[in-house]
Amino acid sequence: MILDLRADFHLMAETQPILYSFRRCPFAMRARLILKTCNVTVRLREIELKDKPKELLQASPKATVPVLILPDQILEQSMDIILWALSVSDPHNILGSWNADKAASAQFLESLDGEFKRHLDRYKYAARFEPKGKNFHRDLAMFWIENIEVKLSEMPYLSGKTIGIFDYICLPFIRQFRIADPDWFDSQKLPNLHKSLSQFLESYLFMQVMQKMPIWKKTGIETEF
Ligand SMILES: N[C@@H](CCC(=O)N[C@@H](CS)C(=O)NCC(=O)O)C(=O)O
Repeated sequence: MILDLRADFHLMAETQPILYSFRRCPFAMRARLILKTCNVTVRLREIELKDKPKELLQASPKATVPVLILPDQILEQSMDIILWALSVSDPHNILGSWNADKAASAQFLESLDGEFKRHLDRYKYAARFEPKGKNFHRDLAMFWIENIEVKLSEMPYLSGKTIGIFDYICLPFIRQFRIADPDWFDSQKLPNLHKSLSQFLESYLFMQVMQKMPIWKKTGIETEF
């Protein structure tokens, strides 16, 4: 009996999904947030973007994170990982607000990962793009942020009455926007967003997903996440 259980345990460990992740990447962050909220356990392999493991490059030549390796498929987009995790377990009915209006959800995602991320990168990493365009892109990103502020003045969370998928997919990017110049961001008139972001950054969930992990390529250590 004990032997059988052990065999099952090894089988489970071998078939447990592998998540390639990078702690500070907002795409990886949102995938980890949802995996944690859904209690879906993975073996996390923390990577460094400047020194990616060959196993990641073999599995996913486009070489971005997050990537989730499942026994029968490889998911290379954060949203695919999120929707897969929610299809396995969705104890808080997070998918409810996503599915309520799929076209609007897709549009929100497209504007976040497209327009907003584009301006965010050109603001936060202006030196890599066009240094003179820094504030121009900051102000365009702020248009997007102001829409978020309006939504948050109408309901407690972007996902409705409780925190959910829209908050989790976008707050990691708003955090990044703030980090580019915290004093400037904190001085902007965004009372609802400031509250929502602080609550998120102080949450136990955020602390869990931001724990430092050993670099898998250097240490061989996978973390059960
Ligand atoms: N559309 C992808 C974007 C992922 C992405 O761009 N991740 C960045 C890190 S934040 C990355 O891996 N970049 C590759 C690199 O910098 O080499 C997703 O949603 O997962």
